[in-house]
Amino acid sequence: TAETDAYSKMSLETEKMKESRPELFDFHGVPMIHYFTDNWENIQNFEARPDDILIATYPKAGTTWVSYILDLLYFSQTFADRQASIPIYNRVPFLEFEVPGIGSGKDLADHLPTTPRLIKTHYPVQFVPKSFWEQNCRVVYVARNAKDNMVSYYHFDKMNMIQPEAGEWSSFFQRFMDGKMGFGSWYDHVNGWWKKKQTYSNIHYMYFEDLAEDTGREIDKLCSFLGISPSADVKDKVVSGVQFDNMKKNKMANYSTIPVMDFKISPFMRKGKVGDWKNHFTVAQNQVFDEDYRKKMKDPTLQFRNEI
Ligand code: PPS
Repeated sequence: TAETDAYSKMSLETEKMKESRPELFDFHGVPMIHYFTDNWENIQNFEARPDDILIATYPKAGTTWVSYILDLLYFSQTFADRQASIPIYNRVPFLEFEVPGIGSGKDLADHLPTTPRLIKTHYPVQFVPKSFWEQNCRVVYVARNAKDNMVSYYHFDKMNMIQPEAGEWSSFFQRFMDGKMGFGSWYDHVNGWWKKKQTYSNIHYMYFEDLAEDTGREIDKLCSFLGISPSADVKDKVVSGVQFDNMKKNKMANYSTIPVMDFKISPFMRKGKVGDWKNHFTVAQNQVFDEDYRKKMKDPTLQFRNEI
């Protein structure tokens, strides 16, 4: 049947992926892998609509968490069956994702049946298709402190066959500080989006650490940005549905249905904590990191918390 054919094609593709990890290359000045640039022309011509909501993040900063919050806020009441049957990566298309046998984020976004469309991107701000700005779309940017972000990215590169090899922790640590990561430097990403906020007011810039500290409070802020007022009942359900343990066991939110991730190496929902970097950084690494960080992060208005 067509379904079996599609399945064997997918297994073949994923087998190939396991054998050859993609390499980073310079793309308009940013290290990228080809899966996120292959569809570049089409993505640049993406036609955003005024009510689209773009969820923008550096990888591993809390994308899935915020995506699921928005999805539940908008659709948990009206489209109840989607909760049991549609994985988060199909509800919230990853715009630049273009992987043979697995999917195309742009096609998925073009065919989304629900409004508003929630669209995910990891692009640095200068790569975002211009129609999002022209249409004055709302953008939710989620940022996470560099140390935890680095640790999470390390485990992700180890377990995800379509990511570059993570290598040893010490070399990953150095590469992160050097900005030699997929989607480029964390420092450039968080600063680039922060600067954009100064000229484009429809950006809600939020932090993983704040969400971890008080999810309800952050959902209130999100709702006020989005101009929605969910009932107390809906809000309670969202707060509980997006708790780490609930998302970890939720097959529609935990990425367990995607073939390219090896959960034996590390689950997608790994720890979900602020401060796990302390279990990875040596004292010496921490000193080197802090010194380098001070040189790179000059803007006093952009502050992160490494612990809460
Ligand atoms: S991706 O691949 O870029 O989309 O990954 P992303 O979703 O941005 O980041 C994954 C990390 O977010 C953690 N996470 C959560 N933490 C707390 N609560 C909830 N609900 C939650 N959902 C996802 C996830 O565990 C990854 O972080 P680490 O530190 O690796 O555990």
